Amino acid sequence: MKSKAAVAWGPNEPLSIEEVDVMLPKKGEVLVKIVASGVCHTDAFTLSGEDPEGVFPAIMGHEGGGIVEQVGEGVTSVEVGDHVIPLYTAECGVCKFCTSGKTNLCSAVRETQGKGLMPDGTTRFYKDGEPIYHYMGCSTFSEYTVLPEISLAKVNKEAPLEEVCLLGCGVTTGMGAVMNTAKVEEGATVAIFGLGGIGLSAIIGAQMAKASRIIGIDINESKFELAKKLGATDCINPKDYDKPIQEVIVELTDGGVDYSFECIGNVDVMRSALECCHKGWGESVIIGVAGAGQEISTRPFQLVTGRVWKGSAFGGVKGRTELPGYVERYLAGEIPLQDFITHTMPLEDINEAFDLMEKGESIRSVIHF
Ligand code: NAD
Ligand code: AHE
Ligand code: ZN
Repeated sequence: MKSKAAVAWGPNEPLSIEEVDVMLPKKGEVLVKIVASGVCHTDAFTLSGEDPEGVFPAIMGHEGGGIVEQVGEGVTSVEVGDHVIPLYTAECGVCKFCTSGKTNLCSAVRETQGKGLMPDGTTRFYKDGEPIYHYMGCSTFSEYTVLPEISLAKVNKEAPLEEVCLLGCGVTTGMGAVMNTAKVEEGATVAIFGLGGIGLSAIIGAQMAKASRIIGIDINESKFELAKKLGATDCINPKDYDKPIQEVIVELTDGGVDYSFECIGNVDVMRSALECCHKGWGESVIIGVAGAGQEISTRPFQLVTGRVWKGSAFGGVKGRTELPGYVERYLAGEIPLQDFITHTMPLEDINEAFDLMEKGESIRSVIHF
């Protein structure tokens, strides 16, 4: 079938609106009509050419909400008309990872997904007979997309897809990193580096966990107002100090925070985030994604003396079993998704969403189809 899509033909090129051909779903696959999609910094990261897994031409987007249009042979967990959120972290329920009880990282489709392909090693998108790659198993910048059944979370139809699409990545990632990965407890002190969609969601998680102090750090002070509204107790700009920000935070918190979160993708800030943690027990969680070839460093003594370095993907959330619950919490008024949507636009204006993000003027732009 025909579909309008934003195609990334190559790194650093603006997305191009095209009419592409979408193949119908094969066994175990589902055709989804996308209603809305957020634009996450990871989309910009891959478009920049810095992502080792970035392949072109591709249809990007991984923060979507849609409606099941058609199901392939053998699909039983969703039916036509169901509202779904595409998952870049699938949940097969039977692989070594899914059954470990230790991680949300399912291995069932991850290898082909990383190559921009469906599990059978082929693509469902074509332009003039030439294949176009999938992105993060989702490709939500297309009116129609095809996903494996195990990469879809079925959610309550009462929830507006124009808002809950943000639970497909950013908001779930930040909240989950705090609640599942770090397991922040009541009274804990928290530092959150980077106050974009991810960092602001981590603030929501920290507020829900009843953290006693939530320190937001950003070099763009326009982010501070919303950070405070969501629960930040302090907002600081590293540029206001003539010493490393980790020293500032250690002084502010009588020895360091209990938990820190890096929500930027900057390896120098990752070091600051670790080193602002309290000796003996402080834990730092890396959420930000850094470019090809970059590495983190610190003195091993930082770890010898009890600080812990961790990472978190999709907030440690198992999409098919847990995401429907996030949607219910949103419907119950617990997750203010509307605060994140600073801009909405049709697919034709998607490049503006990338520009706004690069200029630091948006939290989330949501594309409507
Ligand atoms: P964003 O661009 O909306 O926000 C980033 C924020 O960091 C901005 O407010 C910016 O001003 C701030 N910042 C930049 N450099 C800084 C510095 N040196 N010090 C302090 N603040 C600085 O991005 P986002 O959508 O919130 O994503 C944040 C990161 O999280 C990206 O790297 C993205 O790829 C990654 N991410 C990871 C996961 C995951 O599952 N691990 C999921 C989603 C996004
Ligand atoms: N492809 C990159 C890594 C990108 C990455 O770390 N992605 C995060 C999600 S970012 C969402 O906005 C993630 O979940 N990673 C776990 C996974 O399985 O991809 C690279 O470095 O190759
Ligand atoms: Zn994302």
